[in-house]
Order: sequence, then structure tokens, then C-alpha cells
Amino acid sequence: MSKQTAYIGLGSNLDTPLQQLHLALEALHQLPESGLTATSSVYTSQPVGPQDQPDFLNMAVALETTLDPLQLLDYLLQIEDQQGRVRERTWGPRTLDLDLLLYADQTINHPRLSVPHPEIANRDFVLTPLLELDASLTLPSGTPLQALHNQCPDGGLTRLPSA
Ligand code: ROI
Repeated sequence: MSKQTAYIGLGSNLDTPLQQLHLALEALHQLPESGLTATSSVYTSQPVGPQDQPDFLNMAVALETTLDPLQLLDYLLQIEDQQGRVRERTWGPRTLDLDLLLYADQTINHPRLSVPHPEIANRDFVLTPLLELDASLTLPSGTPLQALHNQCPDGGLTRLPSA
């Protein structure tokens, strides 16, 4: 496989979220056949879905990798499990969520994986950090993420000062 750029979204709203993000970054740093090339700021965001849960911390990273998308997905699920992710109610709180948002310019419709992430256009907490990484990013269709962001509901994001 040749080297590709993947974009991954990180989110947490349980068990010291900032620490969850830091642990996840360390784990991503250790991935085989891969290198982290950019990390966004961390943002606080209001929960999308049920409101009776804490605010989230969200960020995004760019990863250069020769892993194929399903191999990368398996590593992301492993990292979620290592950090104690328990899948309970749909759209409920979580210690760590790692979403494969974009993989090169590929469109993937696989039973285990949809890329671009199907909710990308509706989620300020995904679009804002992605645009911070690269303001010229587009979907495989050519639609600029900036255009999606202009239409997206305001997610009540606040950028945390960088550590
Ligand atoms: N809401 C926000 N703000 N951030 C998330 O990462 C997030 N993740 C989710 C749901 C529960 C849909 N809501 C979210 O999975």
C-alpha cells in the first residue's frame, strides 16, 4: 500500500476527558506503518444527541499511513477498548470515541466502515477541528468542508488554549 492521509476525530465526555485525549494521542503515535502529521486544538462542545450528559472534548488529527482503512479501523477500536470504552445507549456518554472521518479521497461503503463519516456534514465538533488542520479539505465528491461548515448547526464550540 502507498502512503495515504487519514483524518481521525477524537471525542470524550467521561473519566477525565482531556486525559483520554492525551492517552489516545500517545496510542495513535505508536501505530505501526503510520505517523501523526498534525493535531488540532481541543474544543469543548455541547452534546449532539441526548442533552443529559456532560459536554464533550473534541479534536482531530491527520495520520499518514500505509495501513488500509479496515486495518486502521481495527487499531482505532483497539485503542477505544484499551481506554475502557463501554458501548451502552446509542448517543450516550463515552470515555473515548475515535472516528475514521476521511481516508485519502476514498468513498468506502463497507458493513463495518463508512467513509466519509456519514454525519460529517452535521457536526460542528468534527468540521471545526478538521478545518483547523486544513482549511482546503474536501469530500471525495469535491464539496469543500468549508461549505458544509457554513450550513452546519452551531455546536457551541470553545477552543481550549493549547497546552
Ligand atoms: N457530541 C459531541 N459534542 N461530541 C462528540 O464527540 C459526540 N459523540 C457522539 C454523540 C453522542 C453523537 N454526540 C457527541 O457519539
